[in-house]
Amino acid sequence: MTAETLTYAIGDIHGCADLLDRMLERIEAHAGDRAKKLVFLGDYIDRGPDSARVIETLRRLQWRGPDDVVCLMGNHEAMLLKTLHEPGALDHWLVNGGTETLASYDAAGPEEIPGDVLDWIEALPTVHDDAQRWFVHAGFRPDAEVPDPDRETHLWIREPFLSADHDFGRHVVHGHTPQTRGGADCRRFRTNLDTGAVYGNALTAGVFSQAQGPALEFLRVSVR
Ligand SMILES: [Mn+2]
Repeated sequence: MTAETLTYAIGDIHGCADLLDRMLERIEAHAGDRAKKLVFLGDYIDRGPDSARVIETLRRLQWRGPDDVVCLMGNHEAMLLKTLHEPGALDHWLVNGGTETLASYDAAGPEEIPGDVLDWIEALPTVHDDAQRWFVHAGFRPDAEVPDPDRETHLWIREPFLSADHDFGRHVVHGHTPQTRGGADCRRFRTNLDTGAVYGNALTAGVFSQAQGPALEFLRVSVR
């Protein structure tokens, strides 16, 4: 194996299935004949119009290339799972976009979402690593061991992660906190790829090589 593998990490999708389709086309065209891995950073569901189709697309990709497609869990997937065990968690999820997710499954409640979908979500990892990077939905605690073992942190943290300028030993690639300036947030030790696709902004993918932690470049698709 001589050719370099490119890794494409994709930010928060939130039910924007059309943008995801267009991003996958962009990635295909960009990679050409080069080997590629895809890492999805979580928050596939909620708020946007077609969460069911986003999940279906991701599962099909994974089925075709199980070694080349990683789907991490986001806090929105975790919120959905929580409603299955805690009835009191339902309202919180619904007002955070769960209503749109249920509509996309034509479901009256989370228990009507197909069991194989819920099983798939339940099995999603919260951290992925390659030689150069950590991939996680939200981030790590700056003062924790590396990688931070706390799953709730992986799903939910904003501060102090975002302003810590902390070296975790490898570059951290994450989403979760939408960037209002439209572009990815590129810092010394981390890159935030959540560019607020569901708020009418772009869906962004970072293109990563085996040679360096930070992205080589970014691919963006948007409705505008
Ligand atoms: Mn999130």
